[in-house]
Amino acid sequence: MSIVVVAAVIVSAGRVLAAQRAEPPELAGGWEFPGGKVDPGESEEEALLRECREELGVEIAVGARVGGDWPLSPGYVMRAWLATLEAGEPVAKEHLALRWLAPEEYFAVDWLGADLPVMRAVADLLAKG
Ligand code: 9L3
Ligand code: MG
Repeated sequence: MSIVVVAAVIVSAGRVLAAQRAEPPELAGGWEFPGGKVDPGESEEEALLRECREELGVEIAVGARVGGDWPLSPGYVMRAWLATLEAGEPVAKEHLALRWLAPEEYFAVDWLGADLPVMRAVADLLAKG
């Protein structure tokens, strides 16, 4: 059984939130969708809500799933959901920086290898409306 990492694709006014990782050194500087590992006993949705509180200081509402299991390092899979902001404005509590990407900027950041295909799927989903 793989460890599940959840990721939130937060969309607001047609922009998508990207977060720049601070660690570990081999990932630092790369951009990702906020999220992290599901804790034992926690549901995936609970983990998404917790990670967005911890990393961004916001409350989110979880929407549609984006794709299926996205490959990560061996022993891990990533699952992603669209989300909207319920309360608060995101602050980079654990990341180096945050960016709200407009459609023409979706691929302007250096996405982590795992997150780039998710961004492609999100671009397709949002283009369909
Ligand atoms: N990861 C990759 N893309 C993402 C997220 C949230 C996580 N969008 C990778 C980075 C780490 C692992 O998953 O190797 C666990 O993430 P975290 O708990 O360190 O955020
Ligand atoms: Mg994280």
